[in-house]
Amino acid sequence: MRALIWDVDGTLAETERDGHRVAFNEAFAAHGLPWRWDVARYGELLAVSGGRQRLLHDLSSRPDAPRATTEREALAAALHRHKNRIYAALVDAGAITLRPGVRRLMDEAREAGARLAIATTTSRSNVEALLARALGPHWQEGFDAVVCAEEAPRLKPDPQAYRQVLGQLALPPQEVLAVEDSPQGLASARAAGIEVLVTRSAYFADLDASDALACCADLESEVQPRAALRGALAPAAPVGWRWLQRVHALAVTPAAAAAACRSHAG
Ligand code: XBP
Ligand code: MG
Repeated sequence: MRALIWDVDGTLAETERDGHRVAFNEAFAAHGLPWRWDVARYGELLAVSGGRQRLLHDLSSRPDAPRATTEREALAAALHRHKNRIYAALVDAGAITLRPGVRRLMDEAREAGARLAIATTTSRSNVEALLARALGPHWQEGFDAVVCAEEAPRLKPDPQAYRQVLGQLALPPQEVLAVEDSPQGLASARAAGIEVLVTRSAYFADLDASDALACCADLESEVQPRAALRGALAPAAPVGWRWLQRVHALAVTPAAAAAACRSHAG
């Protein structure tokens, strides 16, 4: 395993509930619109990837939204741009911090010689705002590939973002691990042939992680391998690079997993 590919929203930080949702509501207010998304409604809307696409989906069922498609699209684009400016200001003011263990696992992976990358369906400006605040102005130097919605417009669950990252890293899918929180993200990485560590986020606490390599509540909590590997490797806490390497090796070489299961049983 030679690289860790990070999702952004929900995985690096709880950006959806406390960032994007709040910023959308402020953008609605600034445009004199009465629309507001409460926590539950925004959770439903997360079934649609991409902030602008999410907004367009919501507008399609609002009787007070413009009827003409071109007008609706222009409004969604303007609101989305405004939302991203408000989001960046919120992040800059310290409203959103990295989730537990994110920084530590990034450092551990780097120290072990692994490479880091980002594969996200969020806009680049949002990634820039979050990581500049959390990791400093030169954060990009620590990442060998950063693919955002602008480069990969076929949003998750499409595998486009992950495939582009693999291309930029020049690595096969068997040599990387993705860190994800959402069903769309999990499906996107799996469709690119990549194993996934699921770190549960507020909106996807009940995600079916049976297709993931391993799953945890957050990176400082206990991590469990997927059911088929539980006989071969015990859970661990917190989520460490070495443990991830072991479980990943078991998954990509099934013969090793079978042998480990036999030795555990014996
Ligand atoms: C999650 C998304 C994004 C964000 C909002 O991306 O679907 O659309 O909700 O960002 P990921 P934008 O989990 O892949 O990081 O408004 O810029 O789309
Ligand atoms: Mg996510």
